[in-house]
Amino acid sequence: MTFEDWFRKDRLPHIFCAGCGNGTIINCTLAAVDQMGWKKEETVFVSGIGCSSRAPGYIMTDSLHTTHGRALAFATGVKMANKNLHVVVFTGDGDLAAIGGNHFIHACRRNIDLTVVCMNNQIYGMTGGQGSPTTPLKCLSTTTPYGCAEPPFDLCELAIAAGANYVSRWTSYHVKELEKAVLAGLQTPGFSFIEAMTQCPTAFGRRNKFRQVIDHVEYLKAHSLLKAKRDRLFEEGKEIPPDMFVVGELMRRNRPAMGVLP
Ligand SMILES: Cc1ncc(C[n+]2csc(CCOP(=O)(O)OP(=O)(O)O)c2C)c(N)n1
Ligand SMILES: [Mg+2]
Repeated sequence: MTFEDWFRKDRLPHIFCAGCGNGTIINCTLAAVDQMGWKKEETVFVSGIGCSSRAPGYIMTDSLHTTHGRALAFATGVKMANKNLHVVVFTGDGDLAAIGGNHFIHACRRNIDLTVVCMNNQIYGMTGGQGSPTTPLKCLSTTTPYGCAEPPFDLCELAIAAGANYVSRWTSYHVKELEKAVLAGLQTPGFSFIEAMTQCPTAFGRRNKFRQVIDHVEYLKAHSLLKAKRDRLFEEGKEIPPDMFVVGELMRRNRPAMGVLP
């Protein structure tokens, strides 16, 4: 089996806009899932609502496309009902951290054995570009027409503080690193959180001076600060530039987890 065998090709063409990064992230995730050697009938994909949450519809396994913000509640139910199932969650920044914020922190606290891939396009893509809890300061959206005045959440720091066993952040530029991070997440018992920063040309890019898709991907690359470099800056007592975000493996630990087979 190759990773392409996980796709439900009869669902094509997909709904994503030209230049959307979600397909890249689905590819990286399925490439990692394929390396686990799991059977399709033992693997379940769960999502909430949003463009990113359409992902399970293109995958050839049982899946749950649930209500907005509730992917982790449904995924928790699936895992607790049958610990033999491998449960992977696709979610968006709005789905996970706005309406689903409480489910997120408590799933991390319980450290339930799920792997969560968040496609963070820093906007509500599906509903036309409202600001989300990860919209950066000064960025334009339909609900922040003068520039976002609220500081964004750092989703990885939130997951670490709440108790997740595995946490990584990469971008749609870093495809090999992202695939490896998802694989490490799938291999780690307990709650694994992988944040994939990605471009949304339709709802974010065109409002925020990314005239070409590649401009946004280049931006993500240029503003990624490797964790090792962040640690060096920290040791030297230097500040991290405010427009940079840290990428790499940010947490791997072995807190007691729920939903792991004995
Ligand atoms: C209970 C409820 N509230 C609001 C909505 C409308 N809604 C649909 S998708 C969405 C935001 C999705 O944003 P995000 O999770 O970032 O996903 P993206 O589309 O950006 O991938 C909202 C508010 C809904 N479907 N259900
Ligand atoms: Mg979004």
